[in-house]
Amino acid sequence: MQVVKYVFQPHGDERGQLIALEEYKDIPFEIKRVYYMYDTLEGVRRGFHAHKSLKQILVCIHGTCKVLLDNGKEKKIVPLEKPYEGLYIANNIWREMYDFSSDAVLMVFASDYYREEDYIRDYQEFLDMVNKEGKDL
Ligand code: T46
Repeated sequence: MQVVKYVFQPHGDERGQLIALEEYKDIPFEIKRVYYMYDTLEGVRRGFHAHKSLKQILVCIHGTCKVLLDNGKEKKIVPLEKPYEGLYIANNIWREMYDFSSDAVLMVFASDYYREEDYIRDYQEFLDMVNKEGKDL
Protein backbone atom coordinates (compact mmCIF):
# COMPACT_ATOMS: atom_id res chain seq x y z
CA MET A 1 0.00 0.00 0.00
CA GLN A 2 1.36 3.38 -0.97
CA VAL A 3 1.20 6.05 1.74
CA VAL A 4 0.55 9.46 0.22
CA LYS A 5 1.77 12.35 2.34
CA TYR A 6 1.58 15.90 1.03
CA VAL A 7 4.18 18.42 2.17
CA PHE A 8 2.58 21.86 2.14
CA GLN A 9 4.65 24.91 1.37
CA PRO A 10 4.78 27.31 4.34
CA HIS A 11 4.88 31.04 3.65
CA GLY A 12 7.43 31.71 6.33
CA ASP A 13 8.92 35.07 7.18
CA GLU A 14 10.37 36.78 10.24
CA ARG A 15 6.92 36.72 11.86
CA GLY A 16 6.50 32.93 11.68
CA GLN A 17 4.74 30.44 9.40
CA LEU A 18 1.51 30.47 7.44
CA ILE A 19 0.08 27.61 5.38
CA ALA A 20 -2.73 28.12 2.89
CA LEU A 21 -4.62 25.13 1.46
CA GLU A 22 -6.72 25.50 -1.66
CA GLU A 23 -8.97 22.89 -3.21
CA TYR A 24 -7.67 21.21 -6.37
CA LYS A 25 -4.30 22.85 -5.76
CA ASP A 26 -2.97 21.76 -2.37
CA ILE A 27 -5.90 19.45 -1.60
CA PRO A 28 -6.68 17.10 -4.53
CA PHE A 29 -10.48 17.42 -4.35
CA GLU A 30 -13.26 19.89 -3.71
CA ILE A 31 -13.31 20.59 0.04
CA LYS A 32 -16.90 20.16 1.21
CA ARG A 33 -16.19 19.85 4.93
CA VAL A 34 -13.50 20.60 7.48
CA TYR A 35 -13.53 19.17 10.99
CA TYR A 36 -10.98 18.79 13.74
CA MET A 37 -10.50 16.91 16.96
CA TYR A 38 -8.68 18.11 20.06
CA ASP A 39 -8.51 17.38 23.81
CA THR A 40 -8.29 13.71 22.91
CA LEU A 41 -7.75 11.76 26.10
CA GLU A 42 -4.67 9.65 26.71
CA GLY A 43 -4.95 6.09 25.40
CA VAL A 44 -7.93 6.89 23.15
CA ARG A 45 -8.14 5.20 19.75
CA ARG A 46 -10.65 6.62 17.25
CA GLY A 47 -11.79 5.83 13.76
CA PHE A 48 -12.33 2.08 13.32
CA HIS A 49 -14.06 2.49 9.98
CA ALA A 50 -13.55 2.90 6.25
CA HIS A 51 -15.47 5.09 3.80
CA LYS A 52 -17.22 3.88 0.68
CA SER A 53 -16.44 7.01 -1.31
CA LEU A 54 -15.10 9.79 0.95
CA LYS A 55 -11.55 11.04 0.44
CA GLN A 56 -9.76 13.00 3.12
CA ILE A 57 -6.52 14.74 4.05
CA LEU A 58 -5.48 14.63 7.70
CA VAL A 59 -3.19 17.32 9.11
CA CYS A 60 -2.03 17.26 12.72
CA ILE A 61 -1.77 21.04 12.92
CA HIS A 62 -0.57 20.92 16.55
CA GLY A 63 0.98 18.12 18.59
CA THR A 64 1.30 14.59 17.26
CA CYS A 65 -0.69 11.43 16.61
CA LYS A 66 -0.46 8.22 14.62
CA VAL A 67 -2.75 6.78 11.97
CA LEU A 68 -3.09 3.11 11.14
CA LEU A 69 -4.06 2.52 7.51
CA ASP A 70 -5.35 -0.87 6.38
CA ASN A 71 -6.38 -1.78 2.83
CA GLY A 72 -7.47 -5.29 3.82
CA LYS A 73 -4.20 -6.84 2.75
CA GLU A 74 -1.56 -4.62 4.32
CA LYS A 75 -1.35 -2.26 7.29
CA LYS A 76 0.84 0.81 7.64
CA ILE A 77 1.38 3.11 10.61
CA VAL A 78 1.87 6.76 9.71
CA PRO A 79 3.05 9.25 12.34
CA LEU A 80 1.70 12.79 11.91
CA GLU A 81 4.11 15.14 13.59
CA LYS A 82 4.36 18.25 11.42
CA PRO A 83 1.74 20.95 10.76
CA TYR A 84 2.89 21.11 7.12
CA GLU A 85 2.26 17.43 6.35
CA GLY A 86 -1.05 16.07 5.08
CA LEU A 87 -1.93 12.39 4.95
CA TYR A 88 -4.23 11.45 2.08
CA ILE A 89 -6.71 8.68 2.85
CA ALA A 90 -8.65 7.33 -0.10
CA ASN A 91 -11.97 5.51 0.11
CA ASN A 92 -11.96 1.80 1.04
CA ILE A 93 -9.17 2.23 3.60
CA TRP A 94 -9.73 1.25 7.22
CA ARG A 95 -8.28 3.87 9.59
CA GLU A 96 -7.56 4.17 13.29
CA MET A 97 -6.05 7.25 14.94
CA TYR A 98 -4.19 6.89 18.23
CA ASP A 99 -1.26 8.00 20.37
CA PHE A 100 -2.56 11.57 20.45
CA SER A 101 -0.34 13.95 22.41
CA SER A 102 -2.37 15.95 24.93
CA ASP A 103 -1.96 19.09 22.77
CA ALA A 104 -2.85 17.37 19.46
CA VAL A 105 -5.24 19.07 17.06
CA LEU A 106 -6.06 16.81 14.12
CA MET A 107 -7.69 18.72 11.27
CA VAL A 108 -9.41 16.89 8.42
CA PHE A 109 -10.33 18.13 4.94
CA ALA A 110 -13.06 15.99 3.44
CA SER A 111 -14.38 15.59 -0.09
CA ASP A 112 -18.01 15.34 0.99
CA TYR A 113 -20.54 16.31 3.65
CA TYR A 114 -21.11 14.08 6.66
CA ARG A 115 -23.11 11.04 5.58
CA GLU A 116 -23.39 8.09 7.96
CA GLU A 117 -24.32 5.85 4.97
CA ASP A 118 -20.78 6.28 3.65
CA TYR A 119 -19.24 4.62 6.74
CA ILE A 120 -18.28 0.95 6.98
CA ARG A 121 -17.89 0.38 10.70
CA ASP A 122 -17.74 -3.40 10.73
CA TYR A 123 -14.25 -4.79 10.01
CA GLN A 124 -15.49 -8.06 8.50
CA GLU A 125 -17.84 -6.12 6.22
CA PHE A 126 -14.84 -3.98 5.17
CA LEU A 127 -12.75 -7.07 4.36
CA ASP A 128 -15.63 -8.62 2.39
CA MET A 129 -16.03 -5.40 0.40
CA VAL A 130 -12.35 -4.93 -0.52
CA ASN A 131 -11.93 -8.61 -1.37
CA LYS A 132 -15.03 -8.52 -3.58
CA GLU A 133 -13.85 -5.32 -5.34
CA GLY A 134 -10.45 -6.94 -5.96
CA LYS A 135 -12.15 -9.88 -7.67
CA ASP A 136 -14.38 -7.61 -9.77
CA LEU A 137 -11.36 -5.90 -11.35
C1 T46 B 1 -12.67 9.82 9.72
C2 T46 B 1 -11.78 10.09 10.88
C3 T46 B 1 -10.40 10.52 10.47
C4 T46 B 1 -20.57 14.90 12.76
O1 T46 B 1 -21.69 15.21 13.18
N1 T46 B 1 -20.08 15.49 11.62
C5 T46 B 1 -18.85 15.19 11.12
O2 T46 B 1 -18.46 15.76 10.08
C6 T46 B 1 -18.04 14.22 11.80
C7 T46 B 1 -16.66 13.84 11.27
C8 T46 B 1 -18.54 13.64 12.94
N2 T46 B 1 -19.78 13.99 13.41
C9 T46 B 1 -20.25 13.38 14.65
C10 T46 B 1 -20.58 11.90 14.54
C11 T46 B 1 -20.23 11.38 15.91
O3 T46 B 1 -21.35 11.53 16.76
O4 T46 B 1 -19.23 13.49 15.62
C12 T46 B 1 -19.15 12.33 16.42
C13 T46 B 1 -17.75 11.71 16.36
O5 T46 B 1 -17.51 11.19 15.03
P1 T46 B 1 -16.76 9.82 14.78
O6 T46 B 1 -17.02 8.88 15.89
O7 T46 B 1 -17.10 9.35 13.40
O8 T46 B 1 -15.24 10.28 14.85
P2 T46 B 1 -13.92 9.46 14.48
O9 T46 B 1 -12.79 10.16 15.10
O10 T46 B 1 -14.07 8.01 14.79
O11 T46 B 1 -13.79 9.55 12.87
C14 T46 B 1 -13.67 10.80 12.23
C15 T46 B 1 -14.56 10.88 11.00
O12 T46 B 1 -15.91 10.57 11.37
C16 T46 B 1 -14.14 9.92 9.91
O13 T46 B 1 -14.78 10.25 8.70
O14 T46 B 1 -12.20 9.37 8.68
O15 T46 B 1 -12.31 11.01 11.83
